[in-house]
Amino acid sequence: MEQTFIMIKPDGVQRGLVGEIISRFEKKGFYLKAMKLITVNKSFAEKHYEDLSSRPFFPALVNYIISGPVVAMVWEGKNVVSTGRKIIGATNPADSAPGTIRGDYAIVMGRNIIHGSDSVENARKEIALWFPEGISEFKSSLHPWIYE
Ligand code: DAT
Ligand code: MG
Repeated sequence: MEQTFIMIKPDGVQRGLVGEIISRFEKKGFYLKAMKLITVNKSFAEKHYEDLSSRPFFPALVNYIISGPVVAMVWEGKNVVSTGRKIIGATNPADSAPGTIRGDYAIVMGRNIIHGSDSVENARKEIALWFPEGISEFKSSLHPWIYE
């Protein structure tokens, strides 16, 4: 089944939104497969956002991500990459619909609370970067109540 990498950024952790965010993914029916609270260094943050390295906001983005602990997670489910992006909302919170995480809890792009992989291929890369130790296997007993 599909997996995605979701990260609650330092502002989401500091503002006490970890439980709320996890709850939204849980209630949807996605399975939490891995999770850790971790403070990353500059080179790690640069690697995570390497596709954006030429953009003018890159240094500020890296400084933001390393400014405190983040919650790194792997979530699993049918279409979890694209549905996860819908739960998160548009990149700029000014454009994120109410009901999305960014639409409900953020105001500016540089403090937009949460990251979610944008493709299955990038999810695979990001999961490998953030969880080099691997992900433990378990089968959720909820399965027949979420899928037919
Ligand atoms: P997303 O996080 O929605 O996948 P992205 O991958 O394009 O968006 O960019 C990563 C982060 O960089 C984004 O969450 C906020 C920041 N960012 C993106 N575009 C920006 C811009 N034009 N100005 C300032 N920050 C920006
Ligand atoms: Mg992105």
